[in-house]
Amino acid sequence: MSSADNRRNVRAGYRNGGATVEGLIQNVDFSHPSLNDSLEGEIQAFLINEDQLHTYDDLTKVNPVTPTTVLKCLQARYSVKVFYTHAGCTLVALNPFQPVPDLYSLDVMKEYHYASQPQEFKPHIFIVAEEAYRNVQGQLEPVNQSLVVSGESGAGKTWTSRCLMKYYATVAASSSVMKSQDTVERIERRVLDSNPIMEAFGNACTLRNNNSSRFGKYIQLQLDRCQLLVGASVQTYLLEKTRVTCQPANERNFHIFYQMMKGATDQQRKEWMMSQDQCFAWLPNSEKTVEEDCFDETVEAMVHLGIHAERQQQIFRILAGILQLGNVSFSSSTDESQTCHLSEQSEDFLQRAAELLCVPAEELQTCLRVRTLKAGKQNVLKPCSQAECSVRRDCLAKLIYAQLFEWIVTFINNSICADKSTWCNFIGVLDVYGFECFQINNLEQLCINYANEKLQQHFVAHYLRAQQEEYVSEGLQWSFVKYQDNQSCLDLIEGSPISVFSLLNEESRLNRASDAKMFRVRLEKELSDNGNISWDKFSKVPHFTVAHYAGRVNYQIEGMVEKNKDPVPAELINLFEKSDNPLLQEIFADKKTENPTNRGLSKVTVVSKFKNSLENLMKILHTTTPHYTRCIKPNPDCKPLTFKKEEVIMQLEACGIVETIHISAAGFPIRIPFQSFMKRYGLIAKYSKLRSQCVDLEADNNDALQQEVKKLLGVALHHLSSDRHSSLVHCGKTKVFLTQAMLDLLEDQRKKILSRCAFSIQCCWLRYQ
Ligand code: AD9
Ligand code: MG
Repeated sequence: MSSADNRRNVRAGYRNGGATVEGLIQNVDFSHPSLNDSLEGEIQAFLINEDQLHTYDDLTKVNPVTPTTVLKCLQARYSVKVFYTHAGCTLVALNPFQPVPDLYSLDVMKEYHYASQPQEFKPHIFIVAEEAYRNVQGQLEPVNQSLVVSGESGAGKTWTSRCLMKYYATVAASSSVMKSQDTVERIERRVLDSNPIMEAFGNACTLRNNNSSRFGKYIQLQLDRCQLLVGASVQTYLLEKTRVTCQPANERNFHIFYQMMKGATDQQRKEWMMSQDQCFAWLPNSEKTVEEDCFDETVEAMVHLGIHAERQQQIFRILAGILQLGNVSFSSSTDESQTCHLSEQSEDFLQRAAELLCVPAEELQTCLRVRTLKAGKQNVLKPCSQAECSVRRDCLAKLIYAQLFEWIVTFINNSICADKSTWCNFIGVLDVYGFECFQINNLEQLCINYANEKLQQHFVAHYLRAQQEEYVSEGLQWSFVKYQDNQSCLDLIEGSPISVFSLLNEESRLNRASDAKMFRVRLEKELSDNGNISWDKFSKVPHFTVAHYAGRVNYQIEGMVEKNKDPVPAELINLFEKSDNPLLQEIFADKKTENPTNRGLSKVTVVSKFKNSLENLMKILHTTTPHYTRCIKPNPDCKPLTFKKEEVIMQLEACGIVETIHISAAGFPIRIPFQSFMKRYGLIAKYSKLRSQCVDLEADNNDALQQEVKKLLGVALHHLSSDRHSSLVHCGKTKVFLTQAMLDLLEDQRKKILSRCAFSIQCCWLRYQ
């Protein structure tokens, strides 16, 4: 027998009979010289059996649970193309970066949907989907469900959300839908069609993801009494509207612009004044082809949702107008008046922009170049500088785009939302931007990371609650748990009376000239006691650093107050509400109601609006049963089947998986059903000197098992000759709850016994040679 065979047999002994000495020694040649060296190693290796790592469906079963073992397990699974793994109450989804059609086929959906115990199947997003679907009915009363999908950019959140929606559009549709793959229709079809439209207008190609969502969304799938999908509603969060006018290097604008450029017919090109060879300043990297540049699909989805041809025309003319506006530039005048003019060729672009946006060209030009100030009852006209003109142009484009996006979301909601009387429960799918930490971070990242802090807090609270409930149901006496929550960081960002947000809002309202400087001074003065914020006083670029649960992020102060004010010149609103484009009229009338002061400064700042919408979201989440899916991007280059350890571990830390493990470690992370416990550790009593306490390994009912487990624990603790260890273990009603320390101690005892047995067997064997 080779030493490899022999080792394999030892391992097989563990696996097959596993817990008993008999199982261990089955087929093992104890005389083999390799054994004495290897046995020790093999026993250790049982805890992290590298060969078997890919078989662990749940990361909490990996022993010991450490970032390294969790990482090894995920890597082993990824290498054999297993992309889903449970992590306790969370599902970890590794992005394959290549199509895996067999994994999501109609047949697979059916398998999970019709299974009596889907959780016994291989981990899959459909388990989460199905569990939520079954939970909706609830045992006592129906409970709404939320599927929270998180992860960094490109990790697969939107993909997963689409997959979930497809699942419900299939299993919760009328029975005919289950019969054939392409008959997802009516409301199910419309709900699915909302995706390509929202992605066309809200997604863009970035360095991290060719189809990066530049907004957050929570979609509620509405179910009737029979659990059929009867409608849906979408709530969106913080569209990154700055992208319309300013695209980071090597990134692109929103897909819809490129879709128009590539997909328009000759006739449409003429109507939208965009010739094939036209260059637009706001459309960089047009040559890059991404899968999402699919104009026909967007238009088809618009048709299905009821956006009629005339409306579509209005939408596309507005978008074409924005592009023309982007080519308008200004030059300073050399005379004393300091006014600035349109630069060469810009006359044409402005003319076209005005025509497409259906406003008089001269008025548009005046609005961009001249500010109207109120001095008492008089209006005073003040020419803008070159920089101010550009800011006003950008402001207009961003405003139009953001309002248009909002209009589209409202339209989608009107088209897919069911009448309240027809639905009674919902399953919500949350796809929000993951934690962001770039070279330069500003207000957008602060809001995004704040949202992630909120979700992390919800996750920790929920996870601990779930754990607590299990302890209670198992009858455990426990005083638990001191865990590191992120409340102090949230207090820093949003707390009252003084926080980053409150100071930012105050500065925005005061509207002082040197607001960035004042904001910095006040942050330092008023928040210096808070341990979550710090400054590098010697840095040339004013910034502050926040210690988030997922890492430290430097936020640039310059521009933050202005972004928070998000000012909209009143002249522009007045001009566009008179536009001959009925859609522009509509969306600007809405803006006017939102901004009745007519001073161009909205009372609602960006952070207060975002905080409110997030608080509403949290309220909804708190009333639902949440299910967490953590998407992981296995490599930064979006390469198929490539697993980079450093990338993954950073994400595990950032999305709180490691944190979750730490939280479990504070309690009793290891729960072993009585039977398995007896199987593995029964030998401690069997081979103990305390024969009188020898346990009955064959006990067959739960009460008897519980008694035997208690006896066994008594023996084990006696061996440790210490009562202090009793706090490391609890005997529940069906399981034994252990800390990692206790597990190590039990393993140690077991190992000693096994070594003794091995030695005795070896002696016997030698004697009989
Ligand atoms: V962002 O924060 O919006 O920038 P997401 O949403 O996390 O990001 P997305 O879902 O867009 O990432 O996934 C990125 C790409 O990964 C997709 O376009 C797919 O090409 C690829 N992907 C993600 N999940 C899967 C999958 N389960 N199977 C195959 C996948 N490909
Ligand atoms: Mg996305």
